[in-house]
Amino acid sequence: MKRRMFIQTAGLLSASLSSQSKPNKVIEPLIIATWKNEKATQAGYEKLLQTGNALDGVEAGARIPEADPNDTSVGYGGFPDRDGHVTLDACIMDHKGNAGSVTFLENIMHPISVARAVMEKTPHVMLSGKGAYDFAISQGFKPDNLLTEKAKNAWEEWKKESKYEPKINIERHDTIGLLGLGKNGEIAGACTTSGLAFKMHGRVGDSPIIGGAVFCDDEVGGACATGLGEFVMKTLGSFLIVEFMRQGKTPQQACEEAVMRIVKRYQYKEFQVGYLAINKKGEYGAYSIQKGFSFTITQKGVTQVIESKSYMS
Ligand code: SD4
Repeated sequence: MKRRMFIQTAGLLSASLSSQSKPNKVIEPLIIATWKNEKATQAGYEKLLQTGNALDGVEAGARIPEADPNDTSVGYGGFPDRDGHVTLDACIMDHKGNAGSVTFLENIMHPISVARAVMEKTPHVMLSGKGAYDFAISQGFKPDNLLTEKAKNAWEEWKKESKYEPKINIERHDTIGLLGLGKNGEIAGACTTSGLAFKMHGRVGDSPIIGGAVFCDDEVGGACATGLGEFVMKTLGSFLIVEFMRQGKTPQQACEEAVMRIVKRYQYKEFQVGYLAINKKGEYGAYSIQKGFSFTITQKGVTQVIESKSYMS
């Protein structure tokens, strides 16, 4: 056998041996989400079991807070920007590396489903503002007024001082990022938000940014983010976490390293960022800058809310 041919054959052999030697462990499907979001992870988990599709699971989970008028950071009931507009950002990514997102979308209750439609029905990844709205209407989404009385009153109150502080009140934000693991080990992710309360009109955060708030790579795992999006964007947090896992770090180590990227460079005491990650084995990890970040996991029909570790104690 010629030398080159031998090298190729040996390469193929070792590739097939390594795929055979993968542990034959049964994967337990799961849905995991940022913050205390039991209804979302349960709904997502049920959907995942029903269709066998992690993407369906994360979308179904994201739709729960989107429709909840009492959730003031997501969808219907979200706090408006400083001009009184509720503007929504969302993104979704499947296990094949397909992605869709919407930014600065108004009057549509389920931006996550519009993001999915962008992914599945257009040649693009991201649609924004009026273009995203027109696309949603063309796909049969119905317009809604998303500004609730509660959110309007909070905005009226805020206007008395109009103190623009692009900081997250770490007590009151619950943008939802979700990751789903299907029984064949496929990983999908989603994120949906109304962004920072009383943000500048036109401001878009990390939540619709693929690699920022969500990233999945089926060879490795997935990650999602919450918190002050400007810093997630500046460090491309979710992509970074997946790359750390590719280098061999556990989900926990990868989330910690990504938080350290922020801590080393920025005035981290002023704001919160929280990360969540899973790998192909179903191991998960979470880490945040400030104390107080939590996440919710549903697996084997059991739902738990878990306090994340944090850099600041
Ligand atoms: C943003 N990351 O728009 C979002 C806000 C957030 O919990 O996560 N709030 O920057």
